[in-house]
Amino acid sequence: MKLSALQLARYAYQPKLPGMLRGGIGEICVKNGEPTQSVADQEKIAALFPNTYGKNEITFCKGENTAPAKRQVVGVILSGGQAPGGHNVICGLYDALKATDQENVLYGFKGGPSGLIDDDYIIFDDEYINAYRNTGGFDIIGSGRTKLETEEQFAIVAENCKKHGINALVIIGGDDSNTNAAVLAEYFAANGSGIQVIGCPKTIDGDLKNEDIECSFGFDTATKTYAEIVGNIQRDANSAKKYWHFVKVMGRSASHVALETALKTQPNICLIGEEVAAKKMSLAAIADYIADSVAARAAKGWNFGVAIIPEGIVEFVPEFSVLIAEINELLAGAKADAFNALPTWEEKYAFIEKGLTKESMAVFAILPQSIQQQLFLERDPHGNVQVSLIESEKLFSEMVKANLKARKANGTYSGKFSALHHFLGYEGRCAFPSNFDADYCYSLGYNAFMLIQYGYTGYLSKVSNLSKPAEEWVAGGMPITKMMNMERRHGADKPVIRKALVELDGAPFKFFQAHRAEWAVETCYVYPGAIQYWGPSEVCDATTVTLALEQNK
Ligand code: FBP
Repeated sequence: MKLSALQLARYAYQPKLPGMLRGGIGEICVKNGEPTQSVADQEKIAALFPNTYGKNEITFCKGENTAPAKRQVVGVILSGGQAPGGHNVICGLYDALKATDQENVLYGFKGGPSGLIDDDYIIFDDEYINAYRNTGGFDIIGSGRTKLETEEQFAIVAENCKKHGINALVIIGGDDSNTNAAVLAEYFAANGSGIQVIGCPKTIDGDLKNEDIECSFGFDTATKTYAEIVGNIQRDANSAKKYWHFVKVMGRSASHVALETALKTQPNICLIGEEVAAKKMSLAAIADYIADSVAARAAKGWNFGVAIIPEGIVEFVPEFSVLIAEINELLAGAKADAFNALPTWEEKYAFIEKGLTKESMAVFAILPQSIQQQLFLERDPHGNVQVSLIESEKLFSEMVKANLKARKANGTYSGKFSALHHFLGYEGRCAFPSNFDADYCYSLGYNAFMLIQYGYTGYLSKVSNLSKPAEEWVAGGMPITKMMNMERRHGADKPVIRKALVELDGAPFKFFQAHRAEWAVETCYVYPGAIQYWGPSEVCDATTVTLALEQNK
């Protein structure tokens, strides 16, 4: 395989660990914190997790390592969408495991959770690991979205672990995967299998965070990548002065990615799904809001601009989310096969017309045909519409165009509107991790091994104080059950990690809110440029604006 000069140079990068994890495994001890309670529904969660609920938060500190000497055989999986830094979690885990005892073994199960069921694995060695240090991607062992949630699956996993002598599993995933990690930990504990489970918080979406987990890994690099591209597009827009760019950015549900990208680049418009839902904004109201900016800028002779659209927005627009819920119902179970078997769009349209309520049909009817068809594409394994496949950037630009046409007719607008579309998602998920993500991920993996060594299970690897230099980061562990509440999922109440949406009274949104009126009309673009790996610390080590604002730095 031919390697780029950057890849070769990144191999030599030594990720920074929190100060308390430096200086050798023999000098890491545990400080016990307070017992924990789930964020809500304490009684129900306690009853569902009798063996793993209520455990103490723990922090590592400098001191004599008192963990019992034991050969460790650990398995690891990557779960869900790619996020920059995943390889470094595995590298950190491997290095801590080998630094403790060269006889320790790390299994990597391939293709995500299904690898644990199919017993499809590799055993890591130095040569294999070294080829992935500080690189983007999940290709080291692959990932997948198979859900690990039934007792039958757990029994197979236990059997496969027993076969290899595996005493601990590390699950690198988002909120759903770590919810499943907690359930698996409870199952293993209840069945006396002796297998520990530790989670690591991953997702570019940034929605696995709470008072304990300051951010999920990958969010930093992905948003830096999107901000670089948005900045470049803004500079092009400001140079050519003839296009409005509609840029959809990933984020399946929450709008953290859109907000962070906007905070870094100061575009004319950035929609925030959570605000749209709170204000119950209709599609027409959103189009009107964007058109106001287009018209105000046109009045200054600026027929160009940039609008950021979060991919999850469609489910936050009230009439649209009702429409999606009705479509999900319409396609439930075998009905999807009947629908897919219809040979023409006309026949499918008639089927839809019969199945939707009058109100939802009215919404459906005004959508461009391409969007109508995208709403009927295959669901993800959780039964959700795949929002990344809906071209909401085109939906909104079409609606703005219609709105401007009406303004032209009544003489309130006389500009030109020419729209271009972009979707930034996959471009950012496998970028070379920024120094922050390289350091954070390596620390999460290293720390996960410390949790294993000290015998913890059902914990999430926790590294905090992240807006400070790595030396001052704090490493420890938090019981996953602490982050859980009961939610209605597929018609049943389930214990799940609470997903973090953008908080409208939080500092990042408030900062955006205070400035967006000016950004909408003026040209205040910021051009962040590409991620830098070497140079002054403020250029190459700083993390997100979101975290800086949240931590008031
Ligand atoms: P995770 O929550 O698994 O990290 O994935 C998030 C995400 O990147 C979303 O932003 C996006 O909607 C989705 O994955 C795309 O999924 P897929 O990779 O299956 O196309």
